[in-house]
Amino acid sequence: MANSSYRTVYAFAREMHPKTVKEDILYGTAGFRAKASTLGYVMYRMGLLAVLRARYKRAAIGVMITASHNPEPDNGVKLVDPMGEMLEQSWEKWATKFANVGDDQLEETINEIIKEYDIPMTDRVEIVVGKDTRPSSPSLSKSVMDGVLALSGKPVDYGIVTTPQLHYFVACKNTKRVYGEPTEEGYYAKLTGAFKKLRGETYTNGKYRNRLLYDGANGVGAKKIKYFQELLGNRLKIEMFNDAIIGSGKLNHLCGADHVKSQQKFPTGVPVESGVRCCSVDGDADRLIYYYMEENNFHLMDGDRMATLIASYLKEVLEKTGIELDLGLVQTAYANGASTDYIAKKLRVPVACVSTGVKHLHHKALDYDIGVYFEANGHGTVVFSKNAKDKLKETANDSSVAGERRTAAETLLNLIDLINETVGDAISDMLLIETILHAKGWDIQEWERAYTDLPNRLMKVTVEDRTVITTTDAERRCVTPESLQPEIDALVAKYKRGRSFVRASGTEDIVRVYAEASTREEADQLAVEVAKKVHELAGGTGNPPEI
Ligand code: G16
Repeated sequence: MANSSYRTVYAFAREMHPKTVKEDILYGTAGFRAKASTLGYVMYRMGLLAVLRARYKRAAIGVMITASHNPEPDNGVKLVDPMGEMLEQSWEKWATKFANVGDDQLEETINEIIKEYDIPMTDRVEIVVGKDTRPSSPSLSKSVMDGVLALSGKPVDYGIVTTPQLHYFVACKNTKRVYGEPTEEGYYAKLTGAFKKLRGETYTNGKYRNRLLYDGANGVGAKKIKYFQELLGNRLKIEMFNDAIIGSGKLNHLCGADHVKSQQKFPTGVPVESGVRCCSVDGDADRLIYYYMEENNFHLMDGDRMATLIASYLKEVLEKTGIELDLGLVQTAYANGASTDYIAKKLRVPVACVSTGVKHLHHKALDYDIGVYFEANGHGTVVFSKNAKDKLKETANDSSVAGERRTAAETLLNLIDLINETVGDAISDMLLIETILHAKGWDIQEWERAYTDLPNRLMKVTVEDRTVITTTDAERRCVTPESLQPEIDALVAKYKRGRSFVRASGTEDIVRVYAEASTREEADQLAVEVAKKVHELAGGTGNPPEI
């Protein structure tokens, strides 16, 4: 195709969204993240890229404005592909290129991508736009829409929604509503409908009680849970905390899933009641963490715990259907060693380890008929293959099949409706966990009894340039700086059941350190020792790290 002129794109860029930052920015673990004040031009350009992607895929594409677990002054953007999955990795380089070229090179870059993919530039494609509750989100959303309009795309503004809701809307639009109605009401109806079918009219069961304390992280997860409170009523009594008004500066502050998981502490704002089940979501409600307090001890039920509970339950129900399907579980290096042992040895479910980022886990999970994936930080879901869905429907509808097998197949079909297969969804995951605990008649203590976590510690180290840290083997080994891995190996060797790794964060300007060992003191000690080595060998800034 001959080069075309996209002068409006440049005019808009120059007049309204000029590139203000010289340093390059990278499409990281979950898109771009930075101080909100620096992101206007990046958003505009992601609006442009979304239109190009949508025309190439001949489908609606999503753009979510959020910095999820980051502090309130940050913001970010993630692109969502047609089936609701994260942007295909081969296009991340284009996102990075679009974000970093000069304003006057935008036209040329657009022509370059059109040529490479032979993109038809006539379709009036829909770009589905959503945003979290950050005060900076409305103006950044406007920048995205300007980008969409500059290339004659059609922005569809969903306003304030959770990240997983946006993924769901995109999937609904591109499956001609087979996945559900592309509206907030459609989303609530799908999830609560499945929940009611699965739980029936018994609200409690055995040790299970239908009361849950919920930390909304002062974000969109607090706003949206209200619909579930209304629709579920006494079926699940959700008591919500941390719903500060927009712009209070309290988003994710001392609360939310990331705080609870990384600090291994109760969030602020949630009353401490001994033995009572609590959960926290993060700033855009795509991560979930459970916990409780007993005799002044804090107990954390993280992504590994959710993955094992879900996989064991799915395995149990699947066996009852009599259908042969592959069930597998995907984790990252952050998974607690005890959980991996439990999955492989007790559950006897195949387990894979991939790099951090839901995009990697999701991709790997698609290798199985039923792929359960969770990051330890509480980000995860389950995906079901077409083969699995077809076989389950066949069994559920076959009147010659024994009743017990048919009921089990129906249960799995309802579970599929309860699960947001497009991406980790804190609210859908919460309803799933509640359903499983209810079915098993378990309280949170019983759930915890499956295995004992190895004590672990997460730390952050600030360095001059975090890209000096590169890794291999699903981030379990450090490649550069070259002298670092031998030092880590030597430190780990001193501790019983010791394990540690380091990696550059893709969402914050820091290096993350993970350590586990057989006792709390040793895990803390190992984490500090490794963090100090990172500080020393990778250009640390500020004071050397301490617990
Ligand atoms: C994002 C990603 C997650 C990842 C997390 C932390 O979460 O979606 O997959 O685990 O960032 O990534 P990193 O360690 O590279 O900073 P969220 O909830 O912030 O979107």
